Amino acid sequence: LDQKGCVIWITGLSGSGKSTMACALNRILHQRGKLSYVLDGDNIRHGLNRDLSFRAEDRAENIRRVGEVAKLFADAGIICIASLISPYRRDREACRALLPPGDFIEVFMDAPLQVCEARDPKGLYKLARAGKITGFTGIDDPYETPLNSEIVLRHEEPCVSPSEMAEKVVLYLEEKGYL
Ligand code: GGZ
Repeated sequence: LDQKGCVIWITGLSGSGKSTMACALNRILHQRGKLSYVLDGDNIRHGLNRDLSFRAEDRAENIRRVGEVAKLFADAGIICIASLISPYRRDREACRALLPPGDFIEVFMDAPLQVCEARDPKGLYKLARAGKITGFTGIDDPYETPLNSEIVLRHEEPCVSPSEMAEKVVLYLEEKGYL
């Protein structure tokens, strides 16, 4: 395997486009014959992390476990794409610290709450506004904006497509010698 593993950690609000971008990136990497794998918060919470809630301590544990698993993938030479809200800076930094310098690449999906809430693909913001879900990130739970992300993908008008966003990540990986 002539491939160096790394972790691409995608953070952002619910509805910011993390999963869609992760999927687009994964597809591009596969087309190029690269080994990659997506760990998606929403999916992982149905299996490995089904015991965890959305309380701060449980979010921290969710992120810690995914960080450890992502590190194993990177050790195996796989490009691991982790897509989680990961709202707390210290939890993200703890994952970064698990990897050799450079191998943890943070991608911030920088879309305003207003845009994410308007998309509301699963109707969760609506439920959160109605008080039917409590502790929802961006509504009554914090999201700590990243300060030093390697890549910031800003929401723009007209919309940048998920695959165009993924191409920016691909360029970065090429520049840094991961591709
Ligand atoms: C945030 C929540 C919540 C609360 C359910 N807060 O957009 P989705 O629906 O499909 O993905 C979100 C997912 C977030 O899981 P993560 O593991 O990424 O979160 S964290 O990193 O903070 O641990 C959302 C849904 O779960 N969801 N309740 N209260 N998102």
